[in-house]
Amino acid sequence: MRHWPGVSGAIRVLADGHINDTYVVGERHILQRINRSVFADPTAVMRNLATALAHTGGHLLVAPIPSCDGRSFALDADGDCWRLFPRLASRSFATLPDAFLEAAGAAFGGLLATFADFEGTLEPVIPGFHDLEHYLAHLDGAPKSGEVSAELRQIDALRTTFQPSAERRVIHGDCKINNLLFHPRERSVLAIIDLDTLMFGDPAWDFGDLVRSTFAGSEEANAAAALSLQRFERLCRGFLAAFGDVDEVGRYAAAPAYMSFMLAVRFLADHLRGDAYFKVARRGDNLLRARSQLGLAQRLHAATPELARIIDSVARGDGR
Ligand code: GN1
Ligand code: MG
Repeated sequence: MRHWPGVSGAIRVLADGHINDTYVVGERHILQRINRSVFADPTAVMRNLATALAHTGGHLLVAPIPSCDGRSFALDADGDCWRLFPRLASRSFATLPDAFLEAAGAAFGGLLATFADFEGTLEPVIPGFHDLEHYLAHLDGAPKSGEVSAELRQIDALRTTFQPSAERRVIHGDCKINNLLFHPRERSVLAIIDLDTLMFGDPAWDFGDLVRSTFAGSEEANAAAALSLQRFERLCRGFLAAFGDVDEVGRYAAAPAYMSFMLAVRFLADHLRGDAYFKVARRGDNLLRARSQLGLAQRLHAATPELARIIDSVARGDGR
C-alpha cells in the first residue's frame, strides 16, 4: 500500500460497525477509513487516540501503525483519512457467552478506572454525542411517515423519563461488546478497540452501553435477547471489581435503559432522514434497529429497580 510500504496482501471488507469502513489486509493488518460525514475532523479522532495511548502506556489499546510520513494516519487524494492497525489473533463476539461477561465488565470498568486521574484535554469529535435532548430534537425535526407512528408514541411515553447527569470524566463512549478482542483460547481481554468517541461524559453511560449491547447483540437489527438478571450480575461483578464503587447506584441502574432509548431515537431519526448516518445493508435496517432498541429500553426501564438491587448487592460483596 502506498502510504504503508511493505504492507501488502488481499483486501477484504470487514462488515463490523455502523460508521467507518473497515478492511482486513492480508492476514496481519486492519485498514480503516474514518467516516467524514460523522467525524468532521478525523485527525482530531487520531489525536485523541494518541492522548489515550500516552495516558495508558498502551495497556489494552491498539496503536495505529505510522504511515510513511510518520503520522498515525494517511490522507488520500479525496481528503479521506485512513489508518492501519496490527490485526491481533483474537476473538470477538456479537453475543457474549456467559463465561466472558465478567472479563468484559472488568475490561471496560478498568479502562474507566485508568482514566480517573486524567487531567489532560480531549477534542470533541461529534457535537451532541450522548445528549438525549439533542437526538430528540433531531427526531422531532425529521420528516414523519405513518409507518413509525407506534414508535413515535412509545418514544413520547419515555422521553421525559431520563434526566441528564452532571458527572464528567473520560469515558470510552462506545462500550459495545464487539469492541473487545478476547484471547483466542482464554477468557482474557487482549484489547479494547474503537476509541473514536473517547470523550468527557458519565461513566454510567459506558456501563449502560455495555449492558445494552450484551442484550442487543452487535447487529441491532435483530431482536434483542431476553433480559437475564444472572448475566447482568456477571457483568456487574467484573465492572465493579475493576471500576470501584459507583457514586450513585440509581444512575447506573437507569443507564442501560437510557442508552437503549437514546440509540432507538438515533436510529429512528436516521431512518426518517434517509439513513444518512448509520450504514445499512438495506432500507429499513435503521427502523428495525430502532424497534429492537426501543423494546429493549422498555424492558430495561421496567427492570431498573431489580438492576439497582443487583448493583447494590454486588457492590457490597454479597454472595462472594
Ligand atoms: C455506532 O460503528 P459502531 O458500531 O462502532 C455508533 C455508536 C452506537 C453503535 C450502535 C460514532 O458505533 O454510538 O452506539 O453504532 N457510533 C457513532 O451499534 O455514532
Ligand atoms: Mg464505535
